[in-house]
Amino acid sequence: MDTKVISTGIPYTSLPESYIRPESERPKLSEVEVCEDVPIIDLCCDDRSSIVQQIGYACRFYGFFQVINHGVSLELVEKMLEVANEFFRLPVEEKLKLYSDDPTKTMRLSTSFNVKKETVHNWRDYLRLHCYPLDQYVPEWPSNPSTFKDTVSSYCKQVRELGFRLQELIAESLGLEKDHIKDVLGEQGQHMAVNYYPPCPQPDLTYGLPRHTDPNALTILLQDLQVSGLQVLKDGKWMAVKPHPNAFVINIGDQLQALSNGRYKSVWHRALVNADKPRMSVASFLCPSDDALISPPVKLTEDGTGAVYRSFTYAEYYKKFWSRNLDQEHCLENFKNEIIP
Ligand SMILES: O=C(O)CCC(=O)C(=O)O
Repeated sequence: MDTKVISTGIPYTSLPESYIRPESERPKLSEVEVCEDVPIIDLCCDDRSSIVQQIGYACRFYGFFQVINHGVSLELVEKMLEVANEFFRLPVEEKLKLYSDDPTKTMRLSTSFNVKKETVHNWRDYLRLHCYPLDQYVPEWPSNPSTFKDTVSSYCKQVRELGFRLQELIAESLGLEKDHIKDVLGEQGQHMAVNYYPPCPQPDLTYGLPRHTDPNALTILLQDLQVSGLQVLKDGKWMAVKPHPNAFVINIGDQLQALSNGRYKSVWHRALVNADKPRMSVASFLCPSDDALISPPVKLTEDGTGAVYRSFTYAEYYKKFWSRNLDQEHCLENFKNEIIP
């Protein structure tokens, strides 16, 4: 491979060695089923208690769900995907000006997951942006395509509002005050990963992203409508999540699993690649402020179980997350309280 990224526009005829997973770690595509019953929650429904109940059910039994009538302009969603595609179609030399493999950078084009740490690479390039506060970060975003900054800023604002609405509904579904989660998470950061998965010559030997949970609080994922690839682990089985028109996929992140004292699951998910078509996804992550102390409310520990995880700051958690391989054990395992018999 003579470039650092794989979105070169030149088709690959074989999968480079460094992307090939050992046999036992491969995706086993024939065993994957389509998840026909992914909860689809209509946020425009007048009956708030019904929405809260559906969200509680989805968070507890799935760890993910889809939302429709979510308040983010559908025209803006289209523009977001358009500008993301335009970005990845730029000449490779242009994109490489933004390349970095340093995870602490607030804006970078990168590839795979954590190239300096991992032993096998993943078939993905991604643009990683910090998005809040916008006036601090937009100046460092790509200025090519020329519409990038405006379109992505508007998209980020609307997605943030959606995230806050969902956090209120999730808090209510746990029997907490509507603002409880937002209060604990403090001034939330917002990051974006614009993921681009080029066609892959041997998709059964590798991943776009291997199994992982999201280290943040809540993820709002925009999936390519034409090309599927997202799979989630449900009851021990990998299930493909078919893109639903006009929907976002919402993933519970590790912080909400900890805050809910393990009632809600930060779901294992992975992205598969395919031989024919490139795939795009745009993940928006809402993240606690660095000094937010993540600890469940007393109301959720009173049932005799106590706190499943010890309290930690988000800064501490995030550092731990990036010091590991993506598909290792659940990062929260490192924060578990000892069970006193
Ligand atoms: O591409 C996808 O569907 C999943 C993306 C994802 O899991 C991530 O960016 O963390």
